[in-house]
Amino acid sequence: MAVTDQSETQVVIIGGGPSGLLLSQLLHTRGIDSIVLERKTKDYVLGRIRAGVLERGLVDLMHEAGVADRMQSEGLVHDGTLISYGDKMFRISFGELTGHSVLVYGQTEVTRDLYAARETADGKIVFEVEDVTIQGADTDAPFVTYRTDDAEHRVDCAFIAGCDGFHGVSRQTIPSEVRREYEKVYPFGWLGVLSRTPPVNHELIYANSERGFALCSMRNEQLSRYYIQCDITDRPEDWSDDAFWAELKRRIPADQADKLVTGPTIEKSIAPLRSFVTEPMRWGRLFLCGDAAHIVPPTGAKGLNTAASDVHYLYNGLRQFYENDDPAGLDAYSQKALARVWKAERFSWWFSSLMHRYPDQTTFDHKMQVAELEFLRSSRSAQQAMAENYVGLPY
Ligand code: RFL
Ligand code: PHB
Repeated sequence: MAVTDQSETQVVIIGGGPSGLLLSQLLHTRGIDSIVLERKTKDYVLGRIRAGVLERGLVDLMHEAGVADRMQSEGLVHDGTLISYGDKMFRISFGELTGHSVLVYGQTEVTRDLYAARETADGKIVFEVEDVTIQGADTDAPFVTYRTDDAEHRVDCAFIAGCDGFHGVSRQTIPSEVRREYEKVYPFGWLGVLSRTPPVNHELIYANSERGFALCSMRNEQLSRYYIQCDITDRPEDWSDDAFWAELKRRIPADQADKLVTGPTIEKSIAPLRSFVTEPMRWGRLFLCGDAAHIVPPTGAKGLNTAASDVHYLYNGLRQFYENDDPAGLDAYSQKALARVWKAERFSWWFSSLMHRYPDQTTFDHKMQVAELEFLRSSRSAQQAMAENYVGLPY
């Protein structure tokens, strides 16, 4: 099909997930024009149940983007978290150790608020695009082509933000001789359920048990989110609701299991666990953001938050470019974003290694986990390091 529609914008944003929408909304507040290209429908994007814990940096960005009202009134401030192993449980107090807290507010709600703001501002988002192709990213005249039902489109631009997640096209556009990739795949998955029941506890519980990891989380006072470590080959339909609740109860401390309220699950899915980083995060006029450039295992809730720090660096780089004619922020983007990404990777890898059962784990390896958990329970400085990472390292 020949190009039937041609347009122009300052920044083409590929991907209408949280990274792409947040970037687009922040740029809008500075009068920088963008267009967002999303492969799926809005309902599909909003149907994905993912992250639930927001660091201060992301909360601040939501304020800066002018989309913080609902988050402010409905988000739950969490000042600490619980860690259990065997029959022991201890609390890490974020407030006391760092002076900061985190906010429990689902990624779905963040995304919903961002869509609403883009719509109010008449921001351009094109859904159900196909065959998005980035052209000339290493030249001064890049453009993006894509297809919709009725036409072939071309958008000329100054910059491209690749916010299209792990399976997107942006990362693949960077030539393989330039791109370096680092990966660790974990030998288990997380089975997650959402249930319209009150959370078992008002703070999250991360549990290391003989039977594998479990996490008790929530979305609000009436909506719980629970996870258990499962085999990588399991399918959600292999797990009845009863089997899920029974297994969760075996993995958390008895007093918590006794007060767990169970009920029908309204979503059940299995996510693989992976650590992944691509370098560099910039190629010419293409900038990668969020899951397009890196993945963390969800232990510690760093995925969405690391995407947000990328958006912060890119947004400020673009502002500096357009407001002061200064490319310094854009030139430093990859190095600055990666410096923080690697620290989040380390924390997520460490916390995952501490909390899960590994198929090839020896009794010695298990003793090491217990010794580290004992140390974390008794050492203020170890707790401080954990809390500092959990609430989010500074941008
Ligand atoms: P997203 O959310 O994947 O959004 C990318 C968007 O790009 C679209 N897309 C394309 N659009 C146009 N053309 C193409 N060729 C395209 N290819 C893809 C996709 O449809 C999508 O809408 O990436 P973004 O915006 O960088 O946001 C990152 C976060 O979503 C991610 O880090 C977290 O959700 C990770 N994550 C979790 N993080 C946490 O902090 N806590 C969690 O509990 C948690 N659970 C999860 C997760 C990620 C999961 N994935 C990726 C399978 C659970 C799952 C299942
Ligand atoms: C969640 O609520 O989905 C959640 C919370 C904390 C994590 C991972 C997921 O570490």
